[in-house]
Amino acid sequence: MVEKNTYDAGSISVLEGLEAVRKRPGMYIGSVSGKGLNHLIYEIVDNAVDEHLAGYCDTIRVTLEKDGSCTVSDNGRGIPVGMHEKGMSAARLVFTTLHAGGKFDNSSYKTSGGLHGVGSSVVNALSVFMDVEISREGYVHHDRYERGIPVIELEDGLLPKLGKTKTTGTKINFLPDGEIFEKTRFKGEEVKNLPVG
Ligand code: 0RA
Repeated sequence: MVEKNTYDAGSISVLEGLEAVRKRPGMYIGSVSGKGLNHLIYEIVDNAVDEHLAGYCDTIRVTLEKDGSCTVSDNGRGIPVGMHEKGMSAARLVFTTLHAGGKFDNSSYKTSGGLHGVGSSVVNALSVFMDVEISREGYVHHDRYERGIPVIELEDGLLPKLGKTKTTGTKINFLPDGEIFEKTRFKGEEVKNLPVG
């Protein structure tokens, strides 16, 4: 079936993207030192900042959790959860599709000139887990990944709902992978001083 082939091709390219990032993390986040580790937070916050710059978000919170994970939440519109033309949740595509080649493989550092969510898939690939809650259209939508691979079953191609909400926003909780990074413990003082802009 055409649909089945299309789906298989998509699955393969997602896995190939994950493998590319995990094989050469430095190409995507600069290094696997403490600096690269901090860069994971930067990538996620950057997307929330884009949502702020677009005029839809006034609060971004970064929490270093006791289990070593980091949570970044914003009160923007929420990553779109509808059906993308590829027949899958748009949100899941954001977290599983590698956008562009890699920021650090070229001297011309590409700033996100449209689609935000760029970088989320890289952080996902380099995390033991990534848990995502998107509040939008009246519901909290949930997704979860382990080393970049989705572990939640879609419902008619869309993310399952955890419950109702009157708010909007995106919350991303991720744990950096000790198989990738030299050290995985975030330092509050460093995170507070992450470069912006
Ligand atoms: C594209 C479209 C829309 C929201 C976002 C991206 C978005 C991305 C991120 C990443 C972190 N927080 C975010 N918040 C929003 C919304 C399009 C619409 O509602 O019409």
